[in-house]
Amino acid sequence: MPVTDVVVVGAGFAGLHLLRRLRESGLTVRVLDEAGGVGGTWYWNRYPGARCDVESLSYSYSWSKELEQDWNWTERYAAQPEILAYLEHVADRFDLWRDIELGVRVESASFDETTARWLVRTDRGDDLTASFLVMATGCLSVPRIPDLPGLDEFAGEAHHTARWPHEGVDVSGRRVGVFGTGSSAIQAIPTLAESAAQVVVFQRTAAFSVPGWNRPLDPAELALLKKSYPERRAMARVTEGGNPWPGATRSVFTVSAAEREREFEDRYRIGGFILHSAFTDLFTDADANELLSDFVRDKIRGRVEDPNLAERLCPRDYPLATKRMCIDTGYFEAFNRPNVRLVDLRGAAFERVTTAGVRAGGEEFVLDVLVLATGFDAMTGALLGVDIRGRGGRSLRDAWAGGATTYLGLAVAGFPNLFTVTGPLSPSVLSNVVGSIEHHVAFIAAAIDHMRERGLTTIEATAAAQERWIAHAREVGEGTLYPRADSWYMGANVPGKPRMLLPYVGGVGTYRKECDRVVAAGYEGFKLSA
Ligand code: NA7
Repeated sequence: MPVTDVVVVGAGFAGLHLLRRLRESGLTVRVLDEAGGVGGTWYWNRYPGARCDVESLSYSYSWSKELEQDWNWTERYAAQPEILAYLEHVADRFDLWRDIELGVRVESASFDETTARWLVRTDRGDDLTASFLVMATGCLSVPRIPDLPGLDEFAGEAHHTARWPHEGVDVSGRRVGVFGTGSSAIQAIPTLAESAAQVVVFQRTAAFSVPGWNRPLDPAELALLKKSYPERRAMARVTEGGNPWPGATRSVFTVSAAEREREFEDRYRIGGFILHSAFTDLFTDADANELLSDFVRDKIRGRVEDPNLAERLCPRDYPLATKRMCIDTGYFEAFNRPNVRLVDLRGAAFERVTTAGVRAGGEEFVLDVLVLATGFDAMTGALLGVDIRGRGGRSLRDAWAGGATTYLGLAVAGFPNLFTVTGPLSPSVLSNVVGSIEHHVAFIAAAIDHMRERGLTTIEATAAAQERWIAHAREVGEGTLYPRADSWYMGANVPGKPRMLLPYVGGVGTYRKECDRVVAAGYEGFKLSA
């Protein structure tokens, strides 16, 4: 049976970086991934228009100055093929391929208390043993196919955005239906509309979306931006969202209406998430949030020609950004095209998928292609997709039956030598996730180095430390507006999933400080033993 120091599950941003970093510590590492290539989410999400909503200069590794300088991002927000090419380049450049096994699904992993090793089993029936198991499985990697009556009977093609065929789908001259109006749909719809005969958007909940003002980066601008990498990265490590801009310092209620509008407008013009960093209370005070929500609704009205249609595209059911705000290129403008139609499922209730298309509100929409942009079993789906068993054979599924429990989003009591990269109750999806991945990789590698230097064999979160962390994360979350939305942050998009705020909302800077404190105190809250 192959024996290795570390098994890493997942070959995306986290898995590739782990492999490189842990090798530096002299460890043997096997990276396993179900996909046919590296790239994680960027391997799978090949739908038309797929693009990162974080700027390229931030959504990239900071650990190689040479890589930073050599790689030339061509757009402000990179499209999926470019990010995938970047990750493939990283695998080439750092000689990673030889320790990566693709097309292999990890089915189970169990901790053997007598040898203090993990036994990892794959769908190929081969076993591996490792001292450490690191789940680098991503926060948004298990697609959620909704239970739409009749879906199996549909005679056309149906594809989830995160399982888009590699050869692409030619929609030219065809009738396309889209379920969902989250980030994936918002990117796909304008692109689909360019060539499809018709795009019918089935909207259940309208989305807050603002322009990213994406554009090509010309060589002179890119050269200047590359010089700013050290400052950008340094700032991103201390700010709340892990972004390269300063956090808010004042309440929205301390400024005049004119100043507030100017601040919103300036940030809207810059584009992206900088908008909701405008004031300190946008995520904690419903009235403050409503001021920004109103501002964005007005922008939507300015982008959609038909005032009635604009109203139906304006979100009203949840505070802005308590469902992830979308960053778009021409989303609302797409509805001004004659070939794009909105079907508001609130008014025209979904009935069923038929052989020919979709029935809603008493009308049948005849379709050739159905796009399911219906999201993911976020943050816990991939972890629970593997039958992980810790002390006493207890399964993670059992341990998390009432909701995810972690210490710092990195470890789980009862599961020694298991680490979760950007796990539940860490900032993860509420930050620039590449920065959070790098932070977790550094933490994990340093912890393993620390153990090896001292001849220690196991590291495990204590139940008491985990309880304290969960209570703290819950308290911070309850002080915000996040729990008011039925979002995937709350697990609310998956029937039966325990409702809890999955990411830690205390901010990247605060979180990093706490992790540093834990390490400085000799891995406080972890039990280390020989
Ligand atoms: P999201 O943000 O979870 O969006 C999924 C969308 O699909 C959302 O609009 C849902 O409406 C809709 N949905 C889900 N099930 C149904 C059914 N049964 N009927 C109609 N509509 C449905 O996923 P994305 O892939 O867009 O984005 C995920 C993240 O990836 C994003 O935040 C970025 O971080 C990248 P609902 O709001 O639940 O009413």
